[in-house]
Amino acid sequence: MGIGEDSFTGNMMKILLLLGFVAVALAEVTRFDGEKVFRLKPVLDDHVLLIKELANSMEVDFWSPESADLVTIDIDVDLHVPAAHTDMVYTILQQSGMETGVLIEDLQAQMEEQLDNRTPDPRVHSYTKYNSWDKIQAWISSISSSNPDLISRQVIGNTYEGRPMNVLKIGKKSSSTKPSIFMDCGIHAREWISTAFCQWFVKEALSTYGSDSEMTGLLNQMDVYVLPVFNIDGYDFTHNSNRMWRKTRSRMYSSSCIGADPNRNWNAGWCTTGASSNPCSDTFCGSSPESEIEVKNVADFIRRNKSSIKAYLTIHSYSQLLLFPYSYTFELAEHHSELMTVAEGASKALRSLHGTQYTSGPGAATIYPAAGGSDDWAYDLGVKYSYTFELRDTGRYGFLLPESQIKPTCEETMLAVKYITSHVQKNLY
Ligand code: DDK
Ligand code: ZN
Ligand code: ZN
Repeated sequence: MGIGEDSFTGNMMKILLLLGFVAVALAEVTRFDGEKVFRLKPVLDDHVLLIKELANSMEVDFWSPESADLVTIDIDVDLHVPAAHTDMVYTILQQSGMETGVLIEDLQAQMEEQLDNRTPDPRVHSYTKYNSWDKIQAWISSISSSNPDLISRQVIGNTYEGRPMNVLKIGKKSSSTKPSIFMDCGIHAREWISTAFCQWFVKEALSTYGSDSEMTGLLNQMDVYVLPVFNIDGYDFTHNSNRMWRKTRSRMYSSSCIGADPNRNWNAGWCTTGASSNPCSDTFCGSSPESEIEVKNVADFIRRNKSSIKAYLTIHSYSQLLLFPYSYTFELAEHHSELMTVAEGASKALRSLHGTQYTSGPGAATIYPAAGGSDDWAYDLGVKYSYTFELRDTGRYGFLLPESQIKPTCEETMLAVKYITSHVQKNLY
């Protein structure tokens, strides 16, 4: 009997459906019990094919590279597999002869372990914790009014879901326009260490101005624009619903899948390589360049301040890489050798603190070809010193880097960032 044939049944169905929706709405936090992250080492074309077939036949989440399209021979593939499929996937991989290891045994357990710095009061903002958006927003308000001589803020627009995007301007107040550096964190929602770094940077800049000669010199001569969280909607979603979300949260009429990759949405070789035109992909390039309002807001801001901006830094994780243009082509950038020398100097400075090893190079050759990235876009606009950081680690924890590593990671990254900013400063005139 069809639903419409009996009005009692029909009404009951409606009520049950409604209850179902309420239940879904209440229980919307995704859990990851028993889910694993595998590391695969494809060395044959068949291995690559197998990985792509797996990706087609079930819901798997690519950690590195970031989607099936980017899988090639001889690169490590970190793959998050839902609990229901782990045994089967493991068996298939073993049979294929591909080298297969388990990076994370139980993602839910690892997620809980990540928050290993929850003392003493989980409600307050902390530079050594992964703060929720609400806490970061309150922090932005209070820090930007703490020292009007050194810091101010401006809203550059709202996110898709209507959250204000604040850019902090750090630098000794001046009546004339100073040369500047733009840095963003949190383009990708799940890369929490990135967001932690921008907060750390702001704190360090304010607290070492006047005592650290390098920082003092930098902030006297230049302004640093910091966007603490680029993809706020996505970041909030990783805290409240799905820890593994990467993209924005925009909706399109034509698809039920949500969001585009904000690091594939810039007008730089847009969607020509290493990006997907499938709205369900984690590397979906969007419906057009700057279709994502967050990307448009930042691009507009950089265009408006183009004459002052000398460097663009964007912070991601994980892989321990310091990348520069190009990613949309294998052709070398005009300033390749200078960009490479500076990247190597910065990596060396970073390594000097805790021995963390970074690899430097142009994006396409060093990680994978990927068009529509912010660094390539800024570079082609004329911002010569354009760098993408991929922070810790190399896959032991991946996106779930424990909070106990926030401090050492931020400390070492400061050295690399300061190395770059010093070089920029020396080459201003
Ligand atoms: O967006 C990516 O896939 C990674 C960071 Se998760 C960076 C890729 C290289 C820079 C792209 N322009
Ligand atoms: Zn990223
Ligand atoms: Zn990354």
